[in-house]
Amino acid sequence: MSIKPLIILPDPVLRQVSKPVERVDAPLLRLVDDMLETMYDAPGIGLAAIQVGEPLRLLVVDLAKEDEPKAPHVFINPEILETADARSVYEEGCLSIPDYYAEVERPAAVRVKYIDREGRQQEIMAEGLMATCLQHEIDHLNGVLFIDHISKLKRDMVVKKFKKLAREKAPSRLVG
Ligand code: GNR
Ligand code: NI
Repeated sequence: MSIKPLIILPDPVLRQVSKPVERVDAPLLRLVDDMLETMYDAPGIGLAAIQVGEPLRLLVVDLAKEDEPKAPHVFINPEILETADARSVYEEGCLSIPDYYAEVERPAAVRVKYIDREGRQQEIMAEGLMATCLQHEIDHLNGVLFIDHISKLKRDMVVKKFKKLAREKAPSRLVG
């Protein structure tokens, strides 16, 4: 297993639309293990494959607290089948936008179908933090970030800050 480098805003890779996983085979399961290790190391409660540069419709989630046993969940080709009318607000963060947090309003519950790591079709009715996290991760598969759900003024400020940070770290010919 290995920890993979995270793709950080404003890298355009984060805006790619990821492709469906074609088969659940050994190389895919290796990527899943690397994503889990990368998420635990960060630490984060979720990670989409595109955040480690793999444009595949694959994400991992673990909502267990630090003092609880690990509870890794793997979602392959997830699809939202239904969303509740009720809304809930969580303060969200993203491993691709380090140290920035903002409140986001989303459907309070979602029904999601997906393929598990054994290659079996599954369905889950999620609410609370799991509902928010799944929507945040499925957004990543479509090139959408949580800052797309906040005001344009706040989003522009965050993007500007991360563009400046990227400029300071890399030669200008490599950064837009
Ligand atoms: O670690 C994470 N925490 C988090 C908190 C509230 C809502 C969503 C998340 S997901 C985030 C990890 C991440 O960037 N996943 O894409
Ligand atoms: Ni994220």
